[in-house]
Amino acid sequence: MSTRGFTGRRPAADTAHRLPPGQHETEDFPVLSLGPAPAIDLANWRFTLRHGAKPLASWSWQEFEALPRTTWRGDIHCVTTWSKFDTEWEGVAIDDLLAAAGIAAPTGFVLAQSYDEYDTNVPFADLANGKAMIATRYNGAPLEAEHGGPARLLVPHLYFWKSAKWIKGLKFTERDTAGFWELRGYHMYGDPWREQRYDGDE
Ligand SMILES: Nc1nc2c(c(=O)[nH]1)N[C@H]1C(S)=C(S)[C@@H](COP(=O)(O)O)O[C@H]1N2
Ligand SMILES: [Mo]
Repeated sequence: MSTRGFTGRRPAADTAHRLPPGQHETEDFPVLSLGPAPAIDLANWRFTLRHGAKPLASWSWQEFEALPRTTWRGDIHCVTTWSKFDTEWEGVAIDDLLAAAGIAAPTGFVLAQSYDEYDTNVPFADLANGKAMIATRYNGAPLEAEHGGPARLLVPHLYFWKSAKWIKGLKFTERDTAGFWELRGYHMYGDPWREQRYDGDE
């Protein structure tokens, strides 16, 4: 569906300032996954916060759905050079998760862990103060399995590989610990505006 109205292609001047270096706009929503979407039964789904191996708090799907909801609208940027404008997400802000658990972040680093064994690291500061959520809805509908449904991490200010699909939990770690792609040459932080694609990019 187009939101363009009758003007056709958006003038470059309108979008240029929204495109990080080396990116181009796409209207599609490409799917990038290591493998097929894992089969996740909502009756067995859980989301767990851990400090190392120790569980801090855990929610069933029903419990998770009862948490305060947040919406966010904005642009996402994939390291493969596509950016998508005005995406709309709904879910639970990481701030609200910690509040519901009655805890403060025990360390400054997080490893987001997924049902397909994917993981990715994010500093806690990049998840706090409204910067990230566990998203369960996209553009007004339940998040499709290929895009990470029933729930994915959304950290839109970092390259999209940081937004772990099929998320099962956040693990607080003592140190910044490389995840799947970071172990294979991707940047530890991944700021699109500083074009931090690969290990060694400043
Ligand atoms: N669990 C999991 N999360 C993942 C991935 C994956 O393979 N497994 N791929 C990552 C990569 S490399 C990208 S670019 C985005 C793609 O999200 P999309 O398929 O919704 O566009 O998801 C990220 N999150
Ligand atoms: Mo990616």
